[in-house]
Amino acid sequence: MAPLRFAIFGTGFWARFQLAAWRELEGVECVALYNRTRAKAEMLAREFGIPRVYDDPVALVDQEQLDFIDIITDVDTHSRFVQLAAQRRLPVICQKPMAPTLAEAERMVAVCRDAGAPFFIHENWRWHEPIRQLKRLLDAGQIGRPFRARIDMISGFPVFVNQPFLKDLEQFIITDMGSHTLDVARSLFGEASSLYCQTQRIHQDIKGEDVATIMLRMGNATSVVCQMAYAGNHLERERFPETLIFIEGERGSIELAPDYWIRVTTAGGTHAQRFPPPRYAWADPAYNLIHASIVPCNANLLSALRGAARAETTGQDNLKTVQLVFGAYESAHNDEAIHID
Ligand code: 89Y
Repeated sequence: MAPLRFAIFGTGFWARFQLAAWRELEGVECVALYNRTRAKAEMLAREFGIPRVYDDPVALVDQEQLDFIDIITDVDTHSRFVQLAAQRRLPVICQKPMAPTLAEAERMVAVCRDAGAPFFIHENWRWHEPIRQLKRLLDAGQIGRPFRARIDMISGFPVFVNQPFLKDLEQFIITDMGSHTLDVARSLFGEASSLYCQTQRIHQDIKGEDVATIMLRMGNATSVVCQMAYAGNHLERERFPETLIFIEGERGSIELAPDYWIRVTTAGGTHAQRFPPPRYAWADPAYNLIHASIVPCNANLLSALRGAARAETTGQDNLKTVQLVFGAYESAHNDEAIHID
């Protein structure tokens, strides 16, 4: 089977890991890079042996024979590049968060749908190895109906060092991290019917909120609390980027504990097993859990591009996560619970 040819738009911090992860898969080949600052694209192209580089996105799509585009640019440019792909009916993958507003995300999904261009979101958190295993155990009914859960991503990791733009976001932790935790919540428990959120800013030198607490009613009447913080404070157990999860069910409980331990407790006692992510030489050790999850996420999207499987994170599906993200801001702003349609 001929490899699928793709271009990457955006050659910032995340692009080299995305590229390396694509290289773990058979049947796919990056043929061109676009970046506003050409020199940055040239550097990455040299490192990975990518044949062509552009600083004009239109020239790239006009001159290359592509099967899809993978967008890894700043969130403000996502819509422009997704539309460019849709005009050519090119399948397109876009990094989370999809868009800076819900209205823009809705327009992006509509434009692709109307053009008949498949549209996917690169949302990798639900592909973290231990979260995947937790979902398998939950779906197997080991603890019965889950009635309550806690999903925590609480860290003092200096996220602004590698991603300084995060400091300038007026809406920070819920767009950056809530996009992930709320998507994980949906993948575990189903759709939300209501939510209530409170936010805080602890760092004084950033524009947005760095602490958020979101309580949701989801799926089969499960109460879910998502707690997030990048407050820069000191924690005895710094586990970035691990997401810790505790689920109470009618017949037992499951915990995703530090260091990738999953502990299932039922009438028969507690069974504990460790599910670490695979180690990749190209991954930044501080981000290995996330970087390793790019591989199965890309594999799922590649199967969908080939028509061989259903993509979990289509644009249409991810709109529901985006709705929760902006619903959380609305709730925090008005200090009111909101209902989700
Ligand atoms: O940007 C974020 C992401 O998607 O994963 C972790 C991160 O790099 C910082 O929160």
